[in-house]
Amino acid sequence: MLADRARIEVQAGAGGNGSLSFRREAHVPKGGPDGGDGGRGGDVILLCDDSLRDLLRFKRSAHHRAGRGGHGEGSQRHGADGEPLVIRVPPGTHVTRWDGTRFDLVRPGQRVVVARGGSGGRGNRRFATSVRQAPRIAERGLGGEEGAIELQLKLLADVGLVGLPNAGKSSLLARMTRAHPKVAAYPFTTLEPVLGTLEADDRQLVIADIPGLIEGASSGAGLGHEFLAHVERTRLLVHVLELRPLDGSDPVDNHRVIERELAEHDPRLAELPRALVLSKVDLVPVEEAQDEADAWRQRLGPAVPVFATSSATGQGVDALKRELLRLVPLLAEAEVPEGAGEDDVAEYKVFRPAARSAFSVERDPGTGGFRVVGEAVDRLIARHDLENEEALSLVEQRLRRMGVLSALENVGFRSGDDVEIGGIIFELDPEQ
Ligand SMILES: Nc1nc2c(ncn2[C@@H]2O[C@H](COP(=O)(O)OP(=O)(O)OP(=O)(O)O)[C@@H](O)[C@H]2O)c(=O)[nH]1
Ligand SMILES: [Mg+2]
Repeated sequence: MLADRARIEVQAGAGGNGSLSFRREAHVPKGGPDGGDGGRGGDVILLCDDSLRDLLRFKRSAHHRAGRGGHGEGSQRHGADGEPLVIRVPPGTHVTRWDGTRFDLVRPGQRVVVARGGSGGRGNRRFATSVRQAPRIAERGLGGEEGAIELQLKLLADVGLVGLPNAGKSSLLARMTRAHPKVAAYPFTTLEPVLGTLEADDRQLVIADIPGLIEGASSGAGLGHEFLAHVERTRLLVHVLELRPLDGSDPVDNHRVIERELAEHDPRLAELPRALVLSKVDLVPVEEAQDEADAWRQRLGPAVPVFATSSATGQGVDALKRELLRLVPLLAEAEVPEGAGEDDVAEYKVFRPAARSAFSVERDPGTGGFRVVGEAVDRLIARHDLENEEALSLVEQRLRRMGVLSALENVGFRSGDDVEIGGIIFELDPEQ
């Protein structure tokens, strides 16, 4: 089974804690603060690796953790940064992070940080000022980002073969390339995509044969819908259509069914350049076949080249190969180069949630309790050991400066009320 989807948990390293330490020297009774900073936690990085072909190894390893930062120590020793974790994925991997951010890893060597390590805490030396010469305060390191990410592999083929089951797609792939897909006289023979390579002196084209599509494929019917994603990035779709269907169905209807399913799966598929292959032409008298092909040319217009082929006799197959080898490089050139100029960094795709405001103040209508939520205040709380008087007063000072206290007052907070911040209950005095 082609492993083309995986869900993994990633966890970046936490930052190391800052150190609370004072210099000790034989002749100095109480030396100055010399606690070093904690190291940064390691990032979790995805790296596009050309030697990989599927996501199989992620079936077994679901948790991926980068190293944590070392703690700071006395004598101004800083903690070491945590080891980053590099996870290798095959070209064509599409990544969706827990917060909806998406990345595409297409070119070998591209990398993206999917989870950032937490920053290290500052040691007490950094809190020394002219008025506070012996700060008994050091920050804690922050946790690294963590969450689930979805990996989806989309094959990187230049040409996709699409059509109804039994249309002759796999036979055509076998005839054009050295691939050996299973061929049989019943529908749904092909169960997962098969790639073949069309070779010319100076170029190669990768052709993907995907399982047959049926009516409703775009909404989940049959097998093909799972694999439609694989043809999203092709440059050309070759629609394979039985010239005279063995089951007596109408080729014009058959053609419409497939085109509709492609468009419904993704409007971009409807826009992709097309070629039409009328298959099994050996089963039809030569003149009739020619008339049919002309009728299709009329119907589809000059933008869609039409071929009549037989995988049994080889008729028309060379002409098709030549045209694919000529046409696809032209289509590739016409495309805007993707991510030009930033070769190794995967680009942000689609959307990034807007930055949240620093905090918001809530009042529980039931209990009347107050609560402050927001990333910035959570970080502030996580940074400090609130058992420590000095750290506590610093936190209060910062909350005041951020405007948290006045915001609380605006919603009815009075001296002596409790307020929950970052999961901890505080007693704050706004009048102070
Ligand atoms: N006479 C004749 N039979 C063909 C030709 N191409 C395919 N067939 C037959 O048509 C049947 C279906 O061929 P496949 O290549 O398996 O069709 P497919 O489109 O890959 O089918 P699915 O994988 O089920 O979607 C087989 O019995 C083939 O031998 C052809 O050019 N001439
Ligand atoms: Mg097939």
